[in-house]
Amino acid sequence: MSVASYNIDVMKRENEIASTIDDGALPGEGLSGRGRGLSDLKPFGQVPAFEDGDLKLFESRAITKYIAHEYAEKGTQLIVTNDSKKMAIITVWLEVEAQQYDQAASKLLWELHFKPLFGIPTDPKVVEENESKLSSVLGIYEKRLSETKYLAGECFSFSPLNPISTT
Ligand SMILES: N[C@@H](CCC(=O)N[C@@H](CS)C(=O)NCC(=O)O)C(=O)O
Repeated sequence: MSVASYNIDVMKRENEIASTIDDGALPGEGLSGRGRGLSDLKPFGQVPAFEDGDLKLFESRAITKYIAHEYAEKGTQLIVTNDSKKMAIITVWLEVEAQQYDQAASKLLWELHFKPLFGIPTDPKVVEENESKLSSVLGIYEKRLSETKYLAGECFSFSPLNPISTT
C-alpha cells in the first residue's frame, strides 16, 4: 500500500467503513501507479485514486476529508460540521501537515527508507536539511500539544491522522 493510500486506510478504519482500498496499480504499472489506464481517476499518474458511486477523487487529503464528512455519523467523529471556527482550526493543522510536515518527512522517507531499498545512495545534504526542517515543525507541534489536548483543539479530529503514514 502506498504512503498516501495508508492515510485513507486509517481514516476508513476510524469511521468503521468496511470496503477494500485499491492502490490503483494495474498489471504492468509496477509500484509507481503510473502507466496505462485509469487516467480519468489519476490524472497525475499517482496513487491513490478513489471511487464512491459516481464520485471519482484523487489526492489523498481530499479523499480523507470526503470520508470524514460522508461518514461523520459512523465510527469515530473526525470532523466538525456545525462550527466554522473549529472547522477552520482543523483546516489550519491539515495545512500544516501538507505544507510543512509532509514536505520534510516525505523527503526523509525517500532518502532514508526508499532509496536504500532501491540501492540508490542517500544524499546526506538533503537528509540534514530536511531533518532540520522537520525538527522545527515538530517543535511547533510540541508547543501546540502543550496548550491543547490534540493538534486541532480539545477534541480528536482527522488532523493528527495524516502525518501517520510518513512517521
Ligand atoms: N499529493 C498526492 C501524492 C500522491 C503520491 O505521492 N503518490 C505516490 C505514492 S505514495 C505515487 O503514486 N508515486 C508514484 C509516482 O509519482 O509515479 C496525494 O496525497 O495523494
